[in-house]
Amino acid sequence: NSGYPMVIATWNVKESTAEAWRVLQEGKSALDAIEKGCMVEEANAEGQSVGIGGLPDRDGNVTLDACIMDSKGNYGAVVYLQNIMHPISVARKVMEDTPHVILAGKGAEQFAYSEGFEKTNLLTEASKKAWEEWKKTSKYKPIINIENHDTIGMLAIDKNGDISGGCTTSGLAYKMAGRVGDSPIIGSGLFIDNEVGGATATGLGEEVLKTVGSFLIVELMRQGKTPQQACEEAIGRIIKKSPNYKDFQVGYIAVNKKGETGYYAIHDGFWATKYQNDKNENFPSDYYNK
Ligand code: SD4
Repeated sequence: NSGYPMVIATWNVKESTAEAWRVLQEGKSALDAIEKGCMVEEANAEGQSVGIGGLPDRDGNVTLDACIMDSKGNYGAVVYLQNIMHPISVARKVMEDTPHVILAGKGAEQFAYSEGFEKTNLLTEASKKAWEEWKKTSKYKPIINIENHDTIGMLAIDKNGDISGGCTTSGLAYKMAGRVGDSPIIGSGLFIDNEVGGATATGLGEEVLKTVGSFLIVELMRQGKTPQQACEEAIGRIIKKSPNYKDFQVGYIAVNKKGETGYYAIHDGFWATKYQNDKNENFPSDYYNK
């Protein structure tokens, strides 16, 4: 299974990959496909780990992280962004319209308004209820595969063979105020090298950050590993360094220049979506802890 145009994403996000595929079929760039595809999940209020409907931090604030990277090696990100429905689009604006690569918090929000984005209340009734329920015990323990089921990391190759990627999330539910995860950090939650391929991550961001997982996967592919082998080695790196790996989940997906793909996680329950050769499929990833 190889070839392009193609798109893959973390979790069960067939509607997002379908939108990205539609954009690719119009002959548009992988970058356009990534932005449009990620926007679908950001706008889905039912998804409790991306965009509107995302579970809040422990103070009840929904704070979003996102980044985007194109085939020329350009990158843009927003961290700790509030009140904006489409952080992936703001990240793209940071990349294209500013001299910077990351904007945080209030500055990112002000920049979004200056670019015409509207202020939106991102805390839905369902997420507010869940938070109020959580406050009764206030126990902070990320739950494997549950609270994080739809943070979206997406990689696409367009008809010219050019690769782009994006990653967008509300981060971990009930995180400390100010916490930023791996998703918007270049090399950790996402990395693209158009000569080699791309990789993106989901799960406990702290562990992805400590091993710079996505950059590691791309470098392993540069050395000749398949995307599958590279994802497995990056998970192996976390297993080796974190004796408590049984308590958290990390999942990686990767693609190389030929459109060959790889998927690997620590635990069962990580799924991915692929749209390639006219087929939009969702399937379980292989995993380490059997
Ligand atoms: C984070 N990696 O903020 C993100 C969360 C995530 O699926 O991926 N959830 O740590």
